[in-house]
Amino acid sequence: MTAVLYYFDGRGKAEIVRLAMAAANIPFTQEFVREKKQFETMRAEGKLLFGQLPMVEYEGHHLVQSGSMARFFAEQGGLIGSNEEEKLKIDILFEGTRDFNSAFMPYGFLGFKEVLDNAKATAMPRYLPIYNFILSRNGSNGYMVGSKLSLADLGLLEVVLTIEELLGEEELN
Ligand SMILES: N[C@@H](CCC(=O)N[C@@H](CS)C(=O)NCC(=O)O)C(=O)O
Repeated sequence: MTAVLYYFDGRGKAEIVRLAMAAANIPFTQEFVREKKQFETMRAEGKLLFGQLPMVEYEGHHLVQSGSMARFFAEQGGLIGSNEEEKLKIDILFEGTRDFNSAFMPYGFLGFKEVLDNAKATAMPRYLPIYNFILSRNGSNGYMVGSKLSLADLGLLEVVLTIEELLGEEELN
């Protein structure tokens, strides 16, 4: 059955869920919630456990919490490691990407330039060398753990694409 992702028309909290579903080959469509009324209706219908988006309709359930959904779909696709050690490493590295990614999130509250300046001054110098090190230590296959794609790689991909789009590819060199 095709999953349906409900979210605003942007990366936000939904992008990691989109990436996990795509990488796990789970077919999904998207409903962009563009009007407050639509959001309020979903809340009133009790479809949003915490009154928040993203939400994914999947096999009769209304799933929420982006991290939980990303893990769930990644597990369906065999993207969370093949033994306990790999699972722990992938989860730690994934959580790191969430902290890194959060540096680019609050552009609704702070000014766009302020958020990007902060990210450039603090999050990027902290996280980029670490992830470069993790990737090079694992060899030349381009994955962070083992020899296949994992949720940790998807988490980093999200941040890298954001940096590329907002700041330019040269910031990654
Ligand atoms: N922990 C939740 C947070 C979701 C969240 O903060 N959603 C925001 C949009 S990005 C929202 O629905 N805000 C409305 C509200 O909290 O009233 C997740 O990761 O899914």
